[in-house]
Amino acid sequence: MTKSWHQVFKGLSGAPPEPVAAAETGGEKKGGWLKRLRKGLAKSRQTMQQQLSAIMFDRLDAEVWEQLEETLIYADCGVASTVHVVEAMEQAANQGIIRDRDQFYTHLKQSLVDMFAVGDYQIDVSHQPSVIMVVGVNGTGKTTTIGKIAYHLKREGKSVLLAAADTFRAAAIEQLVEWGKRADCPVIRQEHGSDPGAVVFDAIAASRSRGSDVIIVDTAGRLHTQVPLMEELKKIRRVIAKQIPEGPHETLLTVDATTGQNGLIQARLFGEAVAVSGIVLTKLDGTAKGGIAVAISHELGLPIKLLGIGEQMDDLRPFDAAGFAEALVAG
Ligand SMILES: Nc1nc2c(ncn2[C@@H]2O[C@H](COP(=O)(O)OP(=O)(O)O)[C@@H](O)[C@H]2O)c(=O)[nH]1
Ligand SMILES: [Mg+2]
Repeated sequence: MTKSWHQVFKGLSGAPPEPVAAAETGGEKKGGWLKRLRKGLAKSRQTMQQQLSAIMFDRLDAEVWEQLEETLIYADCGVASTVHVVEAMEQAANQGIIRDRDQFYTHLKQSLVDMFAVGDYQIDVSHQPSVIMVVGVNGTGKTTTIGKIAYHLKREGKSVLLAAADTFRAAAIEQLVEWGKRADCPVIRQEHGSDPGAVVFDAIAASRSRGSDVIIVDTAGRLHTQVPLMEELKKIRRVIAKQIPEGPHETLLTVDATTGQNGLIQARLFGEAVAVSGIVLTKLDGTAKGGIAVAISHELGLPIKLLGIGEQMDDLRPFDAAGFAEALVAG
């Protein structure tokens, strides 16, 4: 069983919506989403299987653990996470829990699932209004993700308002307006170059007069190494907190899975500047090295809440640790 959107959003009152016809979203035409996730991770999985195929499962010795270590590092799991998984596997082997190939793979998947058990996977929309801020480097999928989340929130009966606080690029505002049309929700915007804090201020005022349930704030993402961006994000947070004391209730960081360890570095920088509550890992439909999900979750202690597997409305899915481990490792 994979998680549904209804389970992911915290604070819904109504019943789950009827399933959408595939034609409406364009998302299901290429097969079920798990199938597409498996397809996106095919390269990672095949490489992993190839590297592990040399293992003699009847002789689980130091060589085996070295091979597993190399395989996980190559899959982008990161050093710290890899060490953790290998140690867990070795321990299980010493206790006689792993004795053959099947047990090896079952345990490897379980060890990966354990690595994902950090924080709360839900997205909190229980406040009135709830504020979700979306941050991340340009091109990682912030605006696209916002459109998709808005669409799903609306299906769950929430009224949504979008704030175009990426004022740095004119095209970014237009793109959000476009997604607003698709998801059928208002977009609060100002001129290109205007103060993002002022846009957010306006958006909160507009949400009050309209009685919106959720405000989703799009932000700029020019090079993370430039201090002004982080200052800008902090300022947006302050503007929100001044109006809505507990806000923002969620700060989601988009990470492009195809950028590998670089994505981890970015995530760390954003995490230091603003209190990130969860990760949206995008572009897993590409030739991603899926192990990056393990590294981000474990090394940053941040839950992965959503996965992006394409550009269509329905190409964003609640993260499911078991399904992900299965798609990454198979066995
Ligand atoms: N293949 C694929 N493309 C994506 C995904 N998410 C976003 N994109 C594309 O990546 C590009 C950048 O996305 P955008 O939302 O503009 O990123 P932003 O700069 O962070 O707002 C766009 O062309 C999106 O259509 C995904 O999960 N898979
Ligand atoms: Mg954008």
